Amino acid sequence: KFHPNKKATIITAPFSGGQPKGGVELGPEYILNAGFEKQAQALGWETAVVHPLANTDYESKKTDDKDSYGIKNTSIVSQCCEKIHTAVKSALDSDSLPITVGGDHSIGMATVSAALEHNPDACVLWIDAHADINTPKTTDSGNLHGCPISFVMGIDRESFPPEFSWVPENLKPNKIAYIGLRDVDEGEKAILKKYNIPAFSMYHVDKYGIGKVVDMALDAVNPDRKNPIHLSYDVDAIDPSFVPATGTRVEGGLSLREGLFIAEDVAQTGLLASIDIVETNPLLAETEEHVLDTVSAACAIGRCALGQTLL
Ligand code: 6HN
Ligand code: MN
Ligand code: MN
Ligand code: MN
Repeated sequence: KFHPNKKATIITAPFSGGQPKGGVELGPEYILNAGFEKQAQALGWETAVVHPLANTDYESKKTDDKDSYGIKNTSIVSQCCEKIHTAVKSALDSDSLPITVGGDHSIGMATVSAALEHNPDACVLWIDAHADINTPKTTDSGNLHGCPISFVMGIDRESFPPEFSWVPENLKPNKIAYIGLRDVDEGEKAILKKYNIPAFSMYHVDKYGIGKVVDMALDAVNPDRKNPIHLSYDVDAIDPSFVPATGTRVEGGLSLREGLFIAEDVAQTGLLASIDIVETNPLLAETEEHVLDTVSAACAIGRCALGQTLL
């Protein structure tokens, strides 16, 4: 069992540079103001909160221009991610479970690579409507929140800018499984196929049910159920009717219960070693209720991952 002492470190990542929309940098503040730390404590966790991006000014340096590598905001994404990477590693080194709260999903390159540096046997569950495995070569948008996995896997590495040379390329294709996919770019589909990456789309959720899909995902990346799990949870995996305040909404997503079940079931394994909760953008809500729904769902994902059960 990982983290038997039930110590958790909430790592805030108030950063939006991996995508063009403003507001996702406010995610951590809203989630903390909703009482997430107290909720974790009520589940028996000893908590700390750290702000690795305090005293930085990345948001003001954000642009919408692609660089010569075809991507945007390379330098600030890299600097931000390096800080998050260090914070996740030091939480893990002190036997505390890192809960990185975003912010956009570009920080996945920081958290996943840190989880694997701490324990090379770790596997990743990536819960998302999107595959986030574009490379500077394949990306159309140039938004780095669509690319974190390729950096950690070293795919198309000849297309990487030097800023990302600090990123350990320590993720193997058979150690990550996706759940919730429904908006995957053509270049990404080719990568998933080429590297034979286990990927469960909404089609699979409908066909087999979420319980079987989580089993199949874990069978693919953690067949003996003995290795630590990094859970990277993009709230847009859940249907926009439940989670409207997020930057890249896609219809036809997980029900709220299916979404929470994934976190509950991972908690049941006793193997959860680190988690990300990303892409909550309170400024994209049309109503106050939309903000509340989205922030509540993000908190609920965290509580379920920390072992909250219905009975
Ligand atoms: N996310 N595949 C699209 C792109 O721009 O590369 C969307 C990426 C979304 C990323 O939601 O974390
Ligand atoms: Mn450890
Ligand atoms: Mn997404
Ligand atoms: Mn994502």
